[in-house]
Amino acid sequence: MSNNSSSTSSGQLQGRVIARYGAELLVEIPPHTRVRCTAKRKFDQVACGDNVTIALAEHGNARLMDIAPRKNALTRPDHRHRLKTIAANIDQLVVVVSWRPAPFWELLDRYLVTAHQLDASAVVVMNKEDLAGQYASAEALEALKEYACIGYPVIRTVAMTDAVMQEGGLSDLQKILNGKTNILVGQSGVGKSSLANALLPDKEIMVGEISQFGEGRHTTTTTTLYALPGGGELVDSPGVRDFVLPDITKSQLREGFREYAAYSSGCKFNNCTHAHEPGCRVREAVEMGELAGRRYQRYLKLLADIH
Ligand SMILES: Nc1nc2c(ncn2[C@@H]2O[C@H](COP(=O)(O)OP(=O)(O)OP(=O)(O)O)[C@@H](O)[C@H]2O)c(=O)[nH]1
Ligand SMILES: [Mg+2]
Ligand SMILES: [Zn+2]
Repeated sequence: MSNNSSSTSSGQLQGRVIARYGAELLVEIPPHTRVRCTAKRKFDQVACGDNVTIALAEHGNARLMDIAPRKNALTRPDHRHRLKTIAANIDQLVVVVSWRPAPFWELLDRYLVTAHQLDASAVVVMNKEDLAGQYASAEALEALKEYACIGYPVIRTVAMTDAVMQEGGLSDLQKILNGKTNILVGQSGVGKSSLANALLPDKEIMVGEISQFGEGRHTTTTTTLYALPGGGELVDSPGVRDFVLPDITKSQLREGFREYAAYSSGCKFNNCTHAHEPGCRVREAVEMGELAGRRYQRYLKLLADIH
């Protein structure tokens, strides 16, 4: 490993965090070496996707020495309401919804705002398309279509390996993930790990049993980064019951609803929140049916939560 291009003059190595278990990290040193590594408290926020410098030890774990500046970081409050970094250096959020558990559109909207905040692109995946006939209401199909109208890629998939329908959606998804660092996010039980399994042929990621009520059981407990066969990476993350937007301003929320940008120049006030102001072009477009009404209602709800 000493003549590896990743090694530095002082015997330290550079790599990428592919998983974190408490204070222990799994670091991949290119091309294919994996090293267990211990992180001190001051590196509390180190996360999957971080580019790091480590020092090997004669005995035991290597030590984390430094974290390279990040492009961005996806965070989530823990049970004590402290922000935890889930993953770093993300190019694309793959927000997964399913027909069962039923789509949680508010959560999807929040992830899309977050993607905008992170300067990452976003893809919407509707998984369990095999259950559409049974569970997809006309209203839900309409809601899904709205995201495509806004300009988000919407891909419908069946992640089960033996499904006949899987081809189209999965290969479209594969193309859109190619060459990027992608993270699968969404509610528990929607099939994130199943999608990861389908996209990573040599992996056997634990997939959960779905409960009677269609609610997932939080099968995945650790965020893990995998190399995609065609280049790029895929991060599988534990599902959430909810995802609270990190502190954002009203104007950041507005920007996150990117379909409003084309209308807001027509608003009477240039700092219009599109809620109650007179002469609001966005609201007018909603009333005319040019912009999606239910998504606008969800926007108002998010806006009301910002103080
Ligand atoms: N019918 C159907 N079931 C699926 C599909 N994809 C996944 N499932 C099932 O949905 C359940 C949950 O799948 P997981 O992949 O564990 O879901 P997850 O999003 O990773 O869940 P967490 O790790 O808890 O966040 C499993 O029983 C899967 O077999 C699909 O396309 N169709
Ligand atoms: Mg999972
Ligand atoms: Zn307005």
